[in-house]
Parts: sequence; structure tokens; C-alpha cells
Amino acid sequence: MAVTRREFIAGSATGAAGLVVGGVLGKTLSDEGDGASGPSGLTGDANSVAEARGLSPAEVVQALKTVVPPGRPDMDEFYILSSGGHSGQILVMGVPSMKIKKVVGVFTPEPWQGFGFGNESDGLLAEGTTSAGGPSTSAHRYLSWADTHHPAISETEGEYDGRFVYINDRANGRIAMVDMRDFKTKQIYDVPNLQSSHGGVFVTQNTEYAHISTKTPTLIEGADPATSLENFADVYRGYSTFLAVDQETGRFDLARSFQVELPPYTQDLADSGKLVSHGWVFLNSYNSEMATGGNLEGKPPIEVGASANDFDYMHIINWQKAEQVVGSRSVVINGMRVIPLDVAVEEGILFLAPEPRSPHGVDVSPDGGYLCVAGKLDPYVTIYSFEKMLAAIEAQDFEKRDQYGIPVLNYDSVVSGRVEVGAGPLHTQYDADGHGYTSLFLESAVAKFTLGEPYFSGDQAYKLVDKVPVHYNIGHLCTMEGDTTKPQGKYLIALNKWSIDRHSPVGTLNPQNFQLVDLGGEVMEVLSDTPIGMAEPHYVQAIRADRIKAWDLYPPGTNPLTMQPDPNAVAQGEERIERDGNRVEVFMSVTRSQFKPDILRLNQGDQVTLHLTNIETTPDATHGFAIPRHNVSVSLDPGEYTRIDFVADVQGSFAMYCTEFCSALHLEMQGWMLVA
Ligand code: CUK
Ligand code: CUA
Repeated sequence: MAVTRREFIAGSATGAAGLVVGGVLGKTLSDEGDGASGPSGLTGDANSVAEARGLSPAEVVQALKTVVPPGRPDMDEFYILSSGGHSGQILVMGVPSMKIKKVVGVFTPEPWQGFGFGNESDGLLAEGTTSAGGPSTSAHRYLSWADTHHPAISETEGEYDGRFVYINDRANGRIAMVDMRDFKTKQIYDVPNLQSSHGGVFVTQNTEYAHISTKTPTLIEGADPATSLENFADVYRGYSTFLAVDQETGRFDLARSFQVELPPYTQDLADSGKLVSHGWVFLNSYNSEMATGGNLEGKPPIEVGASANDFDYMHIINWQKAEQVVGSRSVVINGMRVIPLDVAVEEGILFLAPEPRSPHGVDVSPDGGYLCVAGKLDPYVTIYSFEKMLAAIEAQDFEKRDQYGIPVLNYDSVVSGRVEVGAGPLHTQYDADGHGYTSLFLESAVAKFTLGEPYFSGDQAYKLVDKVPVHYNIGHLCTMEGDTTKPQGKYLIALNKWSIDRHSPVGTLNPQNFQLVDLGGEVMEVLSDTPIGMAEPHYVQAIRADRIKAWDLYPPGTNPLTMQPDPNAVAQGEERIERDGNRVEVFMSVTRSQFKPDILRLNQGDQVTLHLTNIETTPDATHGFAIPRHNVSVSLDPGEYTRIDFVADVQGSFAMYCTEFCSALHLEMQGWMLVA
């Protein structure tokens, strides 16, 4: 029997997320029932509004659990950092509101941040395009798009520390670093020997390294591309890359970085060991058959060839051991130290474990003791024990060696449980109580199951305990800090690939759909749908809001690329134009509501450098600076310095202007660039 709205408000509903709604709410709401009416045309107390809007009791509770009222930003307890998919960016959102707070320009020009439109960020993007197939063969000066997949927030002791976030470019085998003090990209690194990367991005427990690995194996230097597919096993290789992190700046210290050469099995998702498994990394692969396709040449398509064997291989890498031998036993390939495959085997750095065919995620549990591998084509999550792996390695409990001589651990010796979760399992995250949550792509659902000791024992271990439908075709999922040593439970976000009927129609290309799921109750419950109208996010990490220590102002004259005061920044009164032949340097201040100088008198062919400093000390007093017909658009936050270099090669009068509505006289914030 249906509960009327009035009964619901007067009665009691227990929600998850630890919220109890009922008597108290009913009382408060009726006490406020003074008939206030707003521009929506809705009048009366909460009961009447709910009724007028046709909200069911359950929907009212869902809304109450997710609403962040005006002026209460602290009610978003978590931030999520989401990959922007083929937008090449990062999205920052709040939880539980699911409101977008920012889109961070990472690999793709982002006009509203002036990212990639004439200032130093052009240099950053160009620097991130160095290897073969880069600018020389591209229509652009640099690769101007990317497919961001896996964000990795920096960690200390396996907990997010809110300092940096790393993210990879699936398409081009690159990795970027964003500083979480200002949420801006500081470095883009085009990783040698990687043409593409996918799920192999994470940081080690104390951000000693940011890891990135190959997806499709790379053709080795000097091999003939034309015959390469016939000789695939010999001329293609995978690489597991350990980029050492400078703890002060978050940047990659390339002199301390290295790669481990891998067989060409198409390494895919990966994760870092933590606590008991600290010092190790784990990478799945899904094409140990080394299928190469050729469906128009009478061969099976890759999807068939790559699914022929019953097992693929998890790669188990001891990076602390690799760290010890890299100085003496590596070769340098394209500027990167590489530990060759045979050395990795000889030194006990690399092992394999069989995993059911075509696996997707491999996800290490909060205590570091378990690895959950989702089967993609297999309805099970297979749970490996790290302790058993170590024991098997020690006892040389190998079922064989693969064709490259890599020891393959005995499957039965390293697997500690299997849970039948449903169709198309992909990724697993955790809560603090020993539960795993696995996304089921084919079934469009999330499954919740139990791990073994020390969390659950006997009958209670390795059991499916709950399942909730999601809409639709879920890829990743994310519990709050659910891939760290300190998962927070509370919420789960389902990253759904399809949305069909979930949002108002916007044409033939539908948005992705993020669904917020409540983990606080007896059973999981979907609370909200959020369309992501700009990309296909893959992975998301959720960090507690109180771990973020973002700046609201730059110290005067800060260059965001160095996060230091720039020698060319100006204070008020230091503005000037310096000319030496056809070299012109302009030292300009930017403040409400003028550029100083506001007239630039140039000769055609002048080589111009503009040094711009926003001298504001008020938070949010951001100015833009644009030159028409020159593709110059920059954004200057208070205290920020940037530089623009160009040749004044077109005669004319160009009206410079500020692109941010910064003050009542914003429209007057303009100037002239005269090229005669
Ligand atoms: S992958 Cu598994 S659904 Cu790119 Cu992390 Cu997307
Ligand atoms: Cu400065 Cu508008």
C-alpha cells in the first residue's frame, strides 16, 4: 500500500548515510509552514511543496541526503577528482551534491583558464609533446587533446594527502601532474617507450613513484613496422614505468626514474601494494595470446584471438628490488633507464600469476592483503592473497615458466576465494569493514561482497551480500577514499557509460551518468543522477574535503608553473616598456579596472614579450587578457604572473580587453595594441 506524502513527513524514515528523518523533520517543517512562497510558484510548507512537485517520500529523503543549501559548501564532505575522458581534463565535483566545482585544463586547451592560448601553458603543452609522432607530424604545434583515464591523488602511508594528482593520457602514453594548491597543471611528461597507456596509473604508498604502464605494447626501436605483427612476440614489449616524485614540487625526477620491460601481453589495469604489500605492484593483462587481428586478412578479429586461452597473467613486480638493481643492471632506451626482461626474471623482480581470461580491474584491499581481480567475461571476482603469493615465490611454487622464462605461480596456491557477483564485473573498491564493491557492466549493477580474514571468517567470508541496479552500463565505481588504506564508506559513485532515459533529451549523443549510491543503510540505495555533459570519465577518486589545503590567493607575482615569485613580475609603480631593436618587453600590471600600460605601440615584426601580473590581493579578483585575432586569451588569478611571447606580424589596431566581468567598470578594462 502506498504511503501518502503527509504520512511520510509525519512518520519516520530511516535513511542510510546515518541520517534519520522523521519526527524531527516533520515538526520542523510544520513549524515553518507559514505559507512562504517563492518565484517557483510553490507555496506552503515542505509537505505542500513535496506534494505540488509530485515527490514521493523516498525521493524527499534522497533529496534531503544530497542537498547542499546556499551558503553551506562545507556540507560537501568529499571532493571527487574525475578523469575527463577524451576531453583530456579533470573534473572536480562535490559529494553528496555532485555539483561540478571546476574543470581543470590538463592536456587540452581550456579557454576560460587561458590554458593553451598564448601564455606559458602553451610551453607546458608543447613540452608534453616530445616523442615520435608528435609535433612534427601533427597539424598542431602540440598534441592538443588527450584521453584522461586514471587520476592518482598523492598518498602518505597509503592515505590521500591532498598535495598532487597525477593523471594519464590513454591515447598518447603521457602523464600530467596537477598541484592541488591551485588545481593547475604543472607538468606534462611524454613517457618514453610508451605509445599508449590505460589503467596502469597509481602512486606508491608514500608517492615515492607515480606509476604508468603501456597498454598496447610498443614496437621496439629499429624493428620493421611492416612485418612487426608477424613477429609480434619478438618485437613488441610492455613497460612498467616508475616515475620518481620530487616531494617538494610533485614533479618527476627523471634521473631517479626507471622502467621494467614486460612481455607484450597487453598490460591493463594495475594497482599499488600497500601496507603488507608495500613495495610491490600488480598489473593485469588481457592478451597473453598476443593476438593481432587481421579480420580482412582471413584471421580472427582481436576480440576473438585475445580470448582464446582460459587464463591471462597478472604481473607481480617487486619495485623495491628493482630500485636496488637499476643502477647496475639497466640499459638506457630513449633516455629512460630500463631493466631488461631477462634481468627482471633473474633478479626476482617479475613474476606472473594466472588469472581467469580477459580480466579488467585488479584492486588491492585497504590492508594490502587481498587483490580482487574482476573477470569481465567471467561472473566471478577472484580474490588473491598477497601472503600466499609471497609464500609461493619463496617456495618457488611455480606451475611453469612462460615463453620468456618468467615464473608463473601456481594458481591454486595464490587464490584464496572466488565470489560469483554477476555479469561483466570490472572494478572493485572497498569500505572499512571488509566489503568489496564491484561494478557489473553487463548487468548494470553494483555487487557488495565480503573479504576473508581478518574481516570475515568461515561461512561469512567470500559471500555476495547485496546488489543494487544502476543506470546503465557501469564502468568504474568509487567509494569514498575506497582505494586507500583508510576507506570512509558512506557513498559510492557509479560511473555509468549509458544514460538513455535518465536525462532530458539533448540530441543523439547522451551524457554519461554519475549515480550517487548511499552505503550507510542495510542495503545500497541510489540517491541521485548527475549528467556529465562533457566527456566519458573513467576513473574517479574521492578525497575528504578537509584534506584539501587549496590556496585562495597567490603570493604576489607567483608564476604558477614554478609556484615561486617570478623575477619578471611587477608591483604597482614598476610598469614599463623596454625596447631593444625589435625586441620589446612589456611589464604590465593588471588590476580593477585597468591594464597598465594600456597602449602598446609596436612595429610590424617586433618580437614581443608581455609580462602580466595581477596585482590584486582580494580573493576571486580574477582578470582575463585577450588580444583579438591573435588567439591570445589568458586568465590571471589574484597574485598571478604569466608571460606571453609573440611576433607582431600583422599591421593594425587591436583592442585588448579583460575577459572576466571583474568590476562595475569591467567593460572599460581595455587597451590598444597598435602595430604599424
Ligand atoms: S578503464 Cu575500466 S571502465 Cu579506462 Cu579504468 Cu574505463
Ligand atoms: Cu578585469 Cu574585467
